[in-house]
Amino acid sequence: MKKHVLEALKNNKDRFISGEELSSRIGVSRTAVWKHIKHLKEEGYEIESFSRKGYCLLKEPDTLNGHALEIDIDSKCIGHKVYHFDTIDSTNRMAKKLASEGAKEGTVIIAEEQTGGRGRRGKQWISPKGSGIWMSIILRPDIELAEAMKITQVVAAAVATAIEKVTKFQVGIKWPNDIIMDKKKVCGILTEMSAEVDCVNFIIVGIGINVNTEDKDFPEDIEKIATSIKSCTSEKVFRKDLVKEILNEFEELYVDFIENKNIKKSIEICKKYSVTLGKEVRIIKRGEEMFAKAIDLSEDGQLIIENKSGKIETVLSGEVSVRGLVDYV
Ligand code: BTX
Repeated sequence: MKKHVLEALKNNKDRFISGEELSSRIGVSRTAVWKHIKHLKEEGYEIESFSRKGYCLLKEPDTLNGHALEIDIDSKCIGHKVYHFDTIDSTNRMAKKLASEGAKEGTVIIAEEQTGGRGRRGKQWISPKGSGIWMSIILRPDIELAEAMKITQVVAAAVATAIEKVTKFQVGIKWPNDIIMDKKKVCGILTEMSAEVDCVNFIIVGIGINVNTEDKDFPEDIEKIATSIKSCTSEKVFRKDLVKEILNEFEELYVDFIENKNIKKSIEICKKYSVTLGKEVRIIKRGEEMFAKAIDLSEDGQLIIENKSGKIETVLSGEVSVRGLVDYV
């Protein structure tokens, strides 16, 4: 019901809407309307109220409130259902739990803070309260296992495009799963899945973005390699706008990938934004270190490298760690 009250207020932002109108529209008592308005105010919504005129929404808080996101998201499937947590250990862990219990494709899990945010291979992902986007998306594509890992490239393409659209600041993609701004990591992507030998049960796409995070929020060792959108642009970003843009961009590229079996557009975007191509990279493959030049991305998003003896090889995401020789990227 609170969602319906909020929806009515958002749809009538330029006028007062009376308690009576709200109660008849939504089908609850005026006391119930008043209680929902009180809760919304407690959540940070600025709502003006006058006894004769009713209620008028003046300003929304920068929270990632699930109801507000569901109302605002225009994508058809991705984000149709949003679970919002004030604090959680890991949105990927929760997404896996919900997916095993039957949550539908497109369900989004988002949190203000993660106490056990995870990166690849058990690494930690710092996720301070209220400053970033820590979210996971449940996907149930009908694809083969080999295809599933390509999703990371689709996500990277969507997130890079969305960040650049919203901030107008140049972004880069460090293959395969980092988004870079000003030569530092602003976003990481973690793709996990549950699969049988020949089919995928579900995929969880985890996206962590430092949006309004301050340098002091990062531990010292991470501060050297991490940045936030606000640190780069000097402007605070309304996180909900960015979430909306990411989900829209992702839905378009994902549908193309799954329904049209076409990952071309995503790979073109990944190439356009790539900060890896043309660089000398250090690759750690099954514990062994090698140096090579990153020369291209294959049609399905694998990194093509030329090793020191001139041999051309492709490397799969997931089996390697890539580090530039200069700087972090
Ligand atoms: P990754 O393994 O590529 O990167 C992890 C590494 O990045 C860490 O070892 C650390 O050096 C650095 N790091 C940690 N926190 C941050 C940060 N906030 N900003 C920049 N660098 C950092 C990348 O893994 C994938 C991260 C996915 C995070 C999302 S958040 C929502 C979802 N839930 C969850 O538990 N993980 C994903």
